[in-house]
Amino acid sequence: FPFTLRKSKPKQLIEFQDNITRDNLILDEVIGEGEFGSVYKGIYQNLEGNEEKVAIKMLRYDMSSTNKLEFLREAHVMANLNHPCIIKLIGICEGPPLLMVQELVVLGSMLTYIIKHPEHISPNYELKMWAAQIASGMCYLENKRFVHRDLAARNILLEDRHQAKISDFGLSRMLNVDKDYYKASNGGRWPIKWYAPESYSYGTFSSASDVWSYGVTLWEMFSYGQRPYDEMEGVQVINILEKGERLKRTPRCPEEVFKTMEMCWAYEPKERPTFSQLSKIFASDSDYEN
Ligand code: ACK
Repeated sequence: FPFTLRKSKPKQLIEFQDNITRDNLILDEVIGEGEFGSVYKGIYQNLEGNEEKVAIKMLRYDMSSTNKLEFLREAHVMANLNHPCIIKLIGICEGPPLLMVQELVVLGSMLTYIIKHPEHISPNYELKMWAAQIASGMCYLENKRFVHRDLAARNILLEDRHQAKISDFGLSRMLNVDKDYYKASNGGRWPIKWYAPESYSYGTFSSASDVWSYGVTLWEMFSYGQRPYDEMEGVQVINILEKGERLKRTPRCPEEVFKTMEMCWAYEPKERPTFSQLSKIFASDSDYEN
């Protein structure tokens, strides 16, 4: 890679104010495997005494303090967000094991859902609606000066067929007041196939680089769950992108949606559309007729 990798030092651990006590949580079955441990379905008895169904992410015992910091950082970012298209954090339960409690979205990952039910999902209805919801959540995130850095179909969860939500804020960062980009110092587990040229080359992340990833996410959706660039390695992907090549349109993807994707993959960050423009494009079909 043109970008050198450095390990980041563990920093001071993040503190949370209203921690959840273990007595108010019941862990049920495992619903998935996350990067830092299993994700459980469970029940949380809230402060009013009402029970709500929740998703509980558990930090595995053998994780390093850097992993713990990343886990807490994810919760910390989520604690600042409140939008219908973004998964809500309910709280942290100090361990061990350390638990992150989130609202439960029952249909799970959009990517898995699309792959399992392709015949029940219309590009002109569900996919465009989910695309609008993701753009509107990202627009909110941009206004709050956060960059997501891991926008991909696997990280969009479905509450039901009418509501998609952005999740996985493990790589997310808040931008400093004086800069519209974040400079990463470590390239650990980077999803290169979703990354914009300025991110894989210089480790620079902004809302415009999130827009590039949004374009790849659209491609995954409208290709009904194909893997971007298939078997290609990250280095090969970088090579073809630098030559000006891009992902190709797949059969069920409407022409106008593919044009939007291509706009998201403009080499220059400034030439890409904003999330506000993208949410308008997808929110009203009439825009496609113009
Ligand atoms: O594809 P899935 O079923 O949806 O498997 C992954 C797994 O946990 C690891 O991330 C699922 N998951 C994560 N957060 C939630 C949540 N808030 N509600 C429901 N499922 C979740 C995700």
